[in-house]
Amino acid sequence: MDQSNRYANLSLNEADLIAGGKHLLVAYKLKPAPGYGFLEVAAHVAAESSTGTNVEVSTTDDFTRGVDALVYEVDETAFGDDRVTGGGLMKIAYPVELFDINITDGQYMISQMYSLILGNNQGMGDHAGLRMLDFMVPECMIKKFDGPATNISDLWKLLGRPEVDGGYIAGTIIKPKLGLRPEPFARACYEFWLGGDFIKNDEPQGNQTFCPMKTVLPLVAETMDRVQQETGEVKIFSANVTADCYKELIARGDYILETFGKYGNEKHVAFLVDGVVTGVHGVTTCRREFPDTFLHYHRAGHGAFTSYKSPMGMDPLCHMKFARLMGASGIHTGTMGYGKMEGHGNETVLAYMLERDECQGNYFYQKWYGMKATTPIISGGMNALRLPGFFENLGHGNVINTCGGGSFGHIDSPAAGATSLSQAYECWKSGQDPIEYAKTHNEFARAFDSFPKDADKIFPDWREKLGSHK
Ligand code: CAP
Ligand code: MG
Repeated sequence: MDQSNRYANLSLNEADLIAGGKHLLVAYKLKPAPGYGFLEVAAHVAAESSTGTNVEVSTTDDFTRGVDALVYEVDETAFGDDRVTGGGLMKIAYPVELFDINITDGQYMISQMYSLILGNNQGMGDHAGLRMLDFMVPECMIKKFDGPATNISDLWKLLGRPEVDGGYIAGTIIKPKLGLRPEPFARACYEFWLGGDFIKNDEPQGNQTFCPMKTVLPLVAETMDRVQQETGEVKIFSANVTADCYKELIARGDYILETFGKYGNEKHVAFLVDGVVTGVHGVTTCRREFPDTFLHYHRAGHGAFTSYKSPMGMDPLCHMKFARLMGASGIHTGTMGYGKMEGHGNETVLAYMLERDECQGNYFYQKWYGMKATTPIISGGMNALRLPGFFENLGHGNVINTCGGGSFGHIDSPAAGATSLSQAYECWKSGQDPIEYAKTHNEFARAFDSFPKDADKIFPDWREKLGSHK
């Protein structure tokens, strides 16, 4: 049934909708299934995502029609006809009245918003692809989301740095991903912390039988205290609180704070939440139960709905916006083509959208109206050699970077690996040629020997210019 007479109004003007401040706007890439018209399917998406279904129902009244989501812009040939990347552009205006408000505190919720703008419409049979490319949240809604309680500024303060432009935080992930028992785990922490700032659990590390949380974390807490005394530097540990049930998540958080609190280091802890698998509920439980603790949103699983290989799901930018609204202090933002995961150099917008108070997204200019920034966390196949190019592309280094292989794969030691990361940042900041810089910075130089394939690819003439450092 073609519902475009009800769920489309192409005379609506986007500037007026934005100025009116009463609509959440969404841009989609739509590929109708064979035999269906573009506007017909677009209108069906709007119906399924607001007040309708696939047929007229007798209970609809004038008020209902007044809160219909409306297709207001279409461009059927916008993306060409490639099976995966092809399709047309269509935009839908969702009246803010459609969105669910908590009975407890009057805040909007991501859960229902997500299930509306990217819920049933993902499963419709009359399209061959529907992907959310961007959305614009009006001020009246922005003001009623939690947003972050803490971010990198709190970590810079902890590290004794300026709270603005405090610079690069050198981090790692304890590797191997799984399999270390408590003593070797704590030793790995010690060896990295001799040179680095920030350690995280790998996303699946929690309470395995070979490394019980209540055995390993006391060792990590003691190690943190010891290495802080040895180095005179503050160290940070992002501990995994991911859990199916909020009670377990809270119990883990309480235990972690208690354990590090024994040394007065409860502030030196972040909480890692695998936010895709726990969903909004896990992130929000952590955000609200532990507002003073940096909320580290790991996005394991996001590729299922953000991958550029898919005609479905959402652009990674939308995921970043959801995370900031939820209140992530930091989220894995990808490596923009410089690491091992899918991505490209123009993904800088993923970081800018998180950290700025206003930012032009893929289709909409988003104002955040003072909502705290979420910190880009840069991770995935990175090492000292890949960092200078990354910083140059992003334009700054005000990020948390976690290099697992890039630290524990350094041929000298994890500490040397850690130092090489900070040296890479200093090298970029100084504007020096990395090979020239390496001649006077041994740990950075030894990164060339540690990751020769990267060195050959990024600095083809390094061997004759730098030679091998011992
Ligand atoms: C990186 C990592 C992170 C990825 C997640 C891993 O390890 O710990 O989970 O960065 O990807 O398990 O692969 P390496 P993203 O440093 O050894 O690659 O940050 O893109 O969400
Ligand atoms: Mg990992």
